Amino acid sequence: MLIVWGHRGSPNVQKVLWACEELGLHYVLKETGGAAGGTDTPEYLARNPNGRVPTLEDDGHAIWESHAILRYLAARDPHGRLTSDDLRVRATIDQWMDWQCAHLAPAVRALAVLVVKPRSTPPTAQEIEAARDGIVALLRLADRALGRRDYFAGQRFTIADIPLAISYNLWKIMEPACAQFPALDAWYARIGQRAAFSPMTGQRRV
Ligand SMILES: N[C@@H](CCC(=O)N[C@@H](CS)C(=O)NCC(=O)O)C(=O)O
Repeated sequence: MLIVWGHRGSPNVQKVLWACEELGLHYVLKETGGAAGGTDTPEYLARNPNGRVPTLEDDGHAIWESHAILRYLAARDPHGRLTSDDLRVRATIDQWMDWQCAHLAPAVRALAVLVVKPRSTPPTAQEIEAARDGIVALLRLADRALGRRDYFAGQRFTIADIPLAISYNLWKIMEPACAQFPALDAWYARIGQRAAFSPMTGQRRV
């Protein structure tokens, strides 16, 4: 049995739920973290010593770090639907997943901390502009790299697209009027057609 420990408001949990939905997996979401709390209990820390969400449990075996979970789910799928047998394609998948984790997600978080999270001292216009510029530079790179491909690792949707779409969705929420990225917007619209999951709501599509 598959158990996802986490909550739907977490972008990192959304990645895992999305992959489960893409693969048509039956899973149970155990509300943990966020308002539900519970990430600091000995039971949870035994599964995930990092005390964060998500954690995936597959028949009692726990895995944490959202990208490790995505790779596990993709590798576990007998049809390999979200990954590739081709070494180079797989390296491209890894490259974009690592890039999202190391560069894009921290940049998006830096802006979110300024404009979304309540603060005792309001951010200055310069702080917001610097954070926005940081994201724009990264998205420009991604837009160019995506170019005419349908998805980040080629013509097929893979686990590379999941973290990138989750970050792009957060960017769109914060900057709805920004229309500088034609390839990314076309890709994001393509992703919006997928049946399994909506990054916009963090839910399975109905
Ligand atoms: N690198 C970790 C980051 C995990 C993380 O920071 N998760 C956040 C939610 S996105 C968390 O646990 N926050 C505390 C909470 O939601 O209670 C991953 O990708 O899984």
